[in-house]
Amino acid sequence: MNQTVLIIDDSPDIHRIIEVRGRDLDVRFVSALDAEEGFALAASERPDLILLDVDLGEGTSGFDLCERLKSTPVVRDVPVIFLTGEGQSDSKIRAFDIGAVDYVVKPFNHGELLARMRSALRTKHLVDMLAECANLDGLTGLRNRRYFDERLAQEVETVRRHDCALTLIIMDIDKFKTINDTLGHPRGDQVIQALGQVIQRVGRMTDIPCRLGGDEFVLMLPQTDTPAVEVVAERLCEAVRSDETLNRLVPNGVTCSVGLASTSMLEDLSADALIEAADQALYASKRGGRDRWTA
Ligand code: GH3
Repeated sequence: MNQTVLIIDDSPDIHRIIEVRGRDLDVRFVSALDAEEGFALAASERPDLILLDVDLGEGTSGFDLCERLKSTPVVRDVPVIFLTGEGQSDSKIRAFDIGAVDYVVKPFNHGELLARMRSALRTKHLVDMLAECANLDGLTGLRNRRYFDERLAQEVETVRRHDCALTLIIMDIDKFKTINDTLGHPRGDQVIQALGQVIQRVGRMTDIPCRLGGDEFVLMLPQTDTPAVEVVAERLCEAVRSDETLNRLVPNGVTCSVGLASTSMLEDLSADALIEAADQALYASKRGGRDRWTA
């Protein structure tokens, strides 16, 4: 049971009927009786499907809630099926135009509603899988630049709201062109793959390793400030130097240069400023003779 369905309807009977009839769907149901509770649960639970009543009572409209959901980044891709007593075409057209995937008129046939829910959940699963693939780097299996940019924007927003810290460790292989030129491009690819393993091993579960492109990697460390990270940077340089796979692939050994930057060091907080600061630190490591880290 790894998919979640949020039912937003002011009638407890509707919740009960759907939950009982939907037992075979093997999903987790979450219930809200009004728009505010529904919006809050959508944001916190990130469901895979929302069943939304049009008339939520006390003059509240499911259409307004749907528009609010569709303009909120964290929930805008959750499919919405309207459940409503209003069967007029105008209502149906409005529902689809504001982003609903389906529209079911009450009283509904239970089997048909479940079939529509299964269809929407299948599509959501496929969309999730495609989104996951689009975020992965093909060579290393780490997250890619696209994911990094999106996640960094989110994490910087979290720092802004909760006044916490975020640190980037950017890493670039030293003299990688020489490795390619002397040992061949396929061996260079193997070195990049092995580096991906090393950076994954060095980080904690909550850290986010990504390949930015070429021989450049980044480890994003949420809720972490620079002094605490210096030990990670040192561990990373040492792990690259002593990695058995890397030493087998490149007889002369592999080293990397590392740059650290934390949001606490910035005067103007932004994703671009944080990357720029980490890049400057990385170039300082290169200028300083490579195989070292700079904060
Ligand atoms: P420095 O120590 O100053 O960083 O020197 P460098 O030789 O590592 O310089 P640079 O980082 O500019 O070189 C990166 C090289 O990485 C150049 C490019 O051809 C190679 N490269 C980029 N992507 C790939 C890849 O996917 N596989 C392989 N094998 N090589 C790649």
